[in-house]
Amino acid sequence: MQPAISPTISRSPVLAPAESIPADQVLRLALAPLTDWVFEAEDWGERPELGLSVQDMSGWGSEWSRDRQIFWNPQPPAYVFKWDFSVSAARYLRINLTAAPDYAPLTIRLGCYRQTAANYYQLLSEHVMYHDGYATSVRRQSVGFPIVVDPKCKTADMYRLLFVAKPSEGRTFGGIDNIVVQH
Ligand SMILES: [Ca+2]
Repeated sequence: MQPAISPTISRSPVLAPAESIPADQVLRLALAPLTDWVFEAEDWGERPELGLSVQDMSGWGSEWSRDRQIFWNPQPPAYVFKWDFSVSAARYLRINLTAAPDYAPLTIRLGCYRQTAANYYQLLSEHVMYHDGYATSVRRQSVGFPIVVDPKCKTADMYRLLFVAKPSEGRTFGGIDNIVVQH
């Protein structure tokens, strides 16, 4: 049995209110792609123990969703935080991040888990993404992973993202705008 995972900052996706659908639009709706599941990183809120704070990005352009990101000041000794979430029918994961002259390189590990019992999860597979973090000016960048190529990951009950920073002289921060799962 794998050790229990405590999803310290998990949040359930916010469900949109149900809408009534006119009869003549039902077929068209069935053929339409599902809406992307979007989690705004700023909804993690202020978490000083993790170095997370909410930052207004409207001074740097209009690329950031809701004009806000999580500004991350990675905390020693590990310079890491984790986020657990579950979402069904995942095909592609995209993480929209910020790059800037003083932002550190990030390694982002995606773990795909199967639930084996109440509060017990088994790691099925893991994939690693890399974000250099550096840009000459503040800008938005994306990293992604095609979940659909890994059957174990595609049918996972839970996903874990580990954000690991590698701070160096003059490059110590990070920024996360949102996390998008395409169905
Ligand atoms: Ca945002």
